[in-house]
Amino acid sequence: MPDLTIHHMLGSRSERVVWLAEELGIPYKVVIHVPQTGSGRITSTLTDHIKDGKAPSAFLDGELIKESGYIIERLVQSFPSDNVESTPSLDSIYWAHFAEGRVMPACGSAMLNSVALQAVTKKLSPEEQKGAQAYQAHLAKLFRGSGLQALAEADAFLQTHQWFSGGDKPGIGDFMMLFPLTWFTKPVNPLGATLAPATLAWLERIKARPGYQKMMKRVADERKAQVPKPKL
Ligand SMILES: N[C@@H](CCC(=O)N[C@@H](CS)C(=O)NCC(=O)O)C(=O)O
Repeated sequence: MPDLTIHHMLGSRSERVVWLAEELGIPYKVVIHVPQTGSGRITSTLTDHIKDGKAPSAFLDGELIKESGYIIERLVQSFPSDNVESTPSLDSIYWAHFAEGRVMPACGSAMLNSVALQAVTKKLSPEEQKGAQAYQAHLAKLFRGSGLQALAEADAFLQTHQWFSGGDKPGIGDFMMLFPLTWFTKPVNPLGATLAPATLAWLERIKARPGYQKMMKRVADERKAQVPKPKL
């Protein structure tokens, strides 16, 4: 059995890896980090453990492994399970790259664009604030355009396929697409967009899976145990 420790920043890409570990049925430890955005970028206590502080980061039998796509491929290959496609299909490879190469750039940039504006606004004169807001709105429009295009392509695929693997079980593309697509079901989402029916049905299929439910419970329990409550 592996000695796996996953560093999970709440509400981040590392959710992909915790979900996969549950689907593969492998034992793992999880260290919870809470994101902070006050500085205008996203930081967390992860830098206490790993220099660049990126989530996900994991230790597999003592080896530091990073990049969600790499971690997911490594775990899928090393710990085959009937629940998950073990040898990625061409569809799986395409959608795994699409998640990080098309969906995340639009969503992540849109989110950082608003976080950055909030962080600098207080330091600017009213005139400068107007300029910053106009610039931010311009960028938001560009990110929204490319994000909506990506969401439409993903939905078109899901209209004729159950999973991004193209097969009858989730593959690396599904694990990679989960994080950006769940974002759109939250009250504040980066592009202010709603998901189309086939994508919503895919999310429902994931939420119904015991592996996904175990991931949600494990993260909630670990958060309760590891994150101190704010003093009132
Ligand atoms: N391509 C990397 C991106 C990792 C990444 O940037 N993660 C974000 C959280 S979703 C993060 O750690 N942000 C904090 C930072 O950039 O310092 C991956 O897929 O693992």
